[in-house]
Amino acid sequence: MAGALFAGLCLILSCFLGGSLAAPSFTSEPGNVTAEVGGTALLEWQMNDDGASQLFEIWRKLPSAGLIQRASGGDAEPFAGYEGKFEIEGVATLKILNLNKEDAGQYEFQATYDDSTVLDSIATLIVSYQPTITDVTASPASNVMEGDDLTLTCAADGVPAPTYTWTKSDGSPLGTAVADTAAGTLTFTNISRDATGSYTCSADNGVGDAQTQDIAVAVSYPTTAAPTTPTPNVTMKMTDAPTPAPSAEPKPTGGMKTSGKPGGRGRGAKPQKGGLGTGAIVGIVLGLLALFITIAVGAYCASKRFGPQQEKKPDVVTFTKAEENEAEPLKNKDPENPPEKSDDKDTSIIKNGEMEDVPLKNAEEA
Ligand SMILES: *[C@@H]1O[C@H](CO)[C@@H](O)[C@H](O)[C@H]1NC(C)=O
Ligand SMILES: *[C@@H]1O[C@H](CO)[C@@H](O)[C@H](O)[C@H]1NC(C)=O
Ligand SMILES: CC(=O)N[C@H]1CO[C@H](CO)[C@@H](O)[C@@H]1O
Repeated sequence: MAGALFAGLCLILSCFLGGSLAAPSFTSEPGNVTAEVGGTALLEWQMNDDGASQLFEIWRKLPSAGLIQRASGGDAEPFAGYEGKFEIEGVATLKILNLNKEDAGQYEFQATYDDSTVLDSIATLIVSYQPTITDVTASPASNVMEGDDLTLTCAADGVPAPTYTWTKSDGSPLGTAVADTAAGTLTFTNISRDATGSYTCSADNGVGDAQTQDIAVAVSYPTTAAPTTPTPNVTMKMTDAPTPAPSAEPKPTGGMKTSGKPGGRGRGAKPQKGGLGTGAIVGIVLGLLALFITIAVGAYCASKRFGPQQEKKPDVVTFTKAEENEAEPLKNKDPENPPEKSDDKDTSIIKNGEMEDVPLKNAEEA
């Protein structure tokens, strides 16, 4: 019994001694801490002293700056210049006031015990802040030619890193443009003239409101030359189209003539001959016959009219003599004179002969 009790006491003592011999350790460390600009960050450490006594504690910002320190049993004392900026709360919580961007970084806490134990821990402070768009660029330029490639890039300063959203300012769709929300790019490949317009970049990281900025894109393209030149070729094709169909009907060919284009007429004539074959030939033949008859009659009449008239003055007498034999043809050719002549044939002719004979004689004498 006594041996057992002794053994038990030894076990309890050994356990107690063993526990006291175990070094102090952290029971909680801050790790990564995020706090917004202007706010307060709390880096909280918790330790199990295990019966050891703290001799000294110090908080630093890496790589080397001492911020605040505390001796055993004393108050925390900030280093020069850090009063009001750093405080110690609870067991070993570092309180950082009035955060700014430069406060972000790594913080080290170090505790030294009377048993020669040194606890050391590093935490990371992330200071978040609203994005600010720093640059919106177009590469190679904001004015490009249709068919070119174009990349818009939006850059913003913000923590955590913002995500980017591109939209067309007028709300119309982006088409085939590809956006990268992490890189902030909007890439156009083989850009079309429809891409002309204003584009809005929005940067958001969950801190404050999203920030936006616009950039204008202008896509140039060749003017009138390209669209006008194909037009005549298109119209020529349209005139060709009805050609096979209207082989039996002349009306379409008439319509094509109204187009007034030389090409249309030339091609319109071919189907006209084929379509009007019999009718046209008959018409042409009849027309030619009528023309020949007219020419023949005209030539015959002219030969009888102009022949005597050209020699009118000297042959007035002979003409009157011939008139008696061929009265009817003369009346047909000169419908005005014959009635008068018929009444005063002899007198008028004689007068004419006398009047003309006189000047002729005078002319001969002169
Ligand atoms: C802290 O953040 C870093 C990167 O920012 C990461 O690698 C690490 O795992 C984080 N630590 C903890 C404890 O979350
Ligand atoms: C570019 O786009 C036009 C019309 O938008 C298209 O006709 C052309 O084939 C495209 N070119 C390339 C190389 O994709
Ligand atoms: C712009 C174009 O293609 N024009 C063509 C129209 O057709 C003529 C003859 O078919 C061509 O010579 C032109 O080049």
